[in-house]
Amino acid sequence: MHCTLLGVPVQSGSGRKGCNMGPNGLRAAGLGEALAGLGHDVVDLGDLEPAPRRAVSHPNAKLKALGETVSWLDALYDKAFEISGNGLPIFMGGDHVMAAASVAGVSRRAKEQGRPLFVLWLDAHPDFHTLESTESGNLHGTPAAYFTGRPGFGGIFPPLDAPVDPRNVCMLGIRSVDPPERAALKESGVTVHDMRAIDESGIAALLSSFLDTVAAEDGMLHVSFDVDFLDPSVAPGVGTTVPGGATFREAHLVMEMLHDSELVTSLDLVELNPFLDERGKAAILMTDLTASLFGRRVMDRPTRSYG
Ligand code: Z70
Ligand code: MN
Ligand code: MN
Ligand code: MN
Repeated sequence: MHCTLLGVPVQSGSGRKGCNMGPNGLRAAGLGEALAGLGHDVVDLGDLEPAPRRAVSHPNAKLKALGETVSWLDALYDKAFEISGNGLPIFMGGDHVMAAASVAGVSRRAKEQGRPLFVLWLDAHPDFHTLESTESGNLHGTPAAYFTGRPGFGGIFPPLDAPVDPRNVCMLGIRSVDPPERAALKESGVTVHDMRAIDESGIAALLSSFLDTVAAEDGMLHVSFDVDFLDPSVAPGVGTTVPGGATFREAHLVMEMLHDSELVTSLDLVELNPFLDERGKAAILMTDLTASLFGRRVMDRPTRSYG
């Protein structure tokens, strides 16, 4: 596999500082070396730089750092489309607002290839706010609303060439949802498996049913992995810690199943904040989880086929 690492050190969407060190945290934890050690061909493109600032404004006065954030999205939208044409891009965040542009860019690529794009959203939060509905004003709470084509982003976020069908989005690990997000999700067609669903059904059953659908429709699959999907006890290096997250083994199982599925075509690793981490714990776990996604395993076992 040809893997392209791209750092996207945006932190303006998160309302606090430190996420801009995320790409270097993953590099220090040995992400590139881990993938190369598994036999992959790895290129690190270094860090993206934001595009020139556009004049943007919105009536919601709570929105934080709109112009700065949009300049990152403008740059990443074009770059994500470009690099998704050659191998598997790994977008190293940066805060989760960057998924607005990484997903929009790979979605444009999928459309060009005539294949549907599916998104697996691993997160404590659905990030399903519009620019109107956000209460905190932190734009990392908005990317999933944007790339599924919810209204109100026009002229502000990059023009969306290929909205993702909300029915192709599966969210796993959800446990912190604001009231406007809950109402909008209910109408949307997005599949939301909250932590209770994981407790009741087991994470493997929920994930394999989604992977079956992706395979049956010959989809491309983008995985957007927010560090806070994980329980803060195993991944402290994140701005928003929400108790009751995925365990170490649940997360590895997700990655191992994704590897076996051979369906993943792009990946975000977001919200790592090395300033808040404990001796690299979250950075190392995110690296090890990515290694599981790219084929690291303890024992050989027959590959389960999907579709
Ligand atoms: C809340 C908001 C959020 C990530 C926190 C939290 C959003 N719903 N997203 N951490 N990744 O502020 O809108
Ligand atoms: Mn552009
Ligand atoms: Mn998120
Ligand atoms: Mn989150």
